[in-house]
Amino acid sequence: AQDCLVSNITVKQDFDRMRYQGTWYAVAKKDPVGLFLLDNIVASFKVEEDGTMTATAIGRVIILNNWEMCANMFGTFEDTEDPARFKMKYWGAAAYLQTGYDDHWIIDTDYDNYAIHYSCRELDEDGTCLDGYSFIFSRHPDGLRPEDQKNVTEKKQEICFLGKYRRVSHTGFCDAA
Ligand code: FEN
Repeated sequence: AQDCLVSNITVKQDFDRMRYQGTWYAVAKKDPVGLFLLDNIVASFKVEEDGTMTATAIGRVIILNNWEMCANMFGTFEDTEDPARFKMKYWGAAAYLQTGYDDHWIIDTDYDNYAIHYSCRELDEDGTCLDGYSFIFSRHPDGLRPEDQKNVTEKKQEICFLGKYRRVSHTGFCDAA
């Protein structure tokens, strides 16, 4: 999908939500327009007894008056025809946090080390993504393994977000929660 058309982006084949469960540390992110999580972002995925995938995420935010908080976010995933493409309803534990309904695609993962997530919120007239966000997740809080980095870079390019990521620092700010 070097043409950057969202409709040409490929996702993980035969995505296995059971193996995806558990803790994922965000090591890099491409931000959307507007409010988002700043850093110290940790997500945890679960498959409920009825098979539905759910997740929680925590991350640092700065609210009005420069107040630092840890945002507790919740997501429930609606299945689509493609096992790696979901619609995610999300909301925050606190009322000041935004709610939303986003695409949630798993571009690639080996389940044990890395995952590449993608969400396009708004398509441009030409079929490319006008506003979207993406997370690079690792099972390891200290980052990606060197052997996964080349693949992750290739995938960043395929989703046309290469060069738009920022490293997500983990300082322990949200660890108490
Ligand atoms: C994801 C995977 C695991 C589950 C969830 C995920 C997505 C989280 C999102 C978070 C959005 C946060 C917002 C924060 C906010 C993909 C990790 C759920 C999409 C929108 C502020 C900041 C400042 C302020 C008010 C609110 O609302 N932040 O004054």
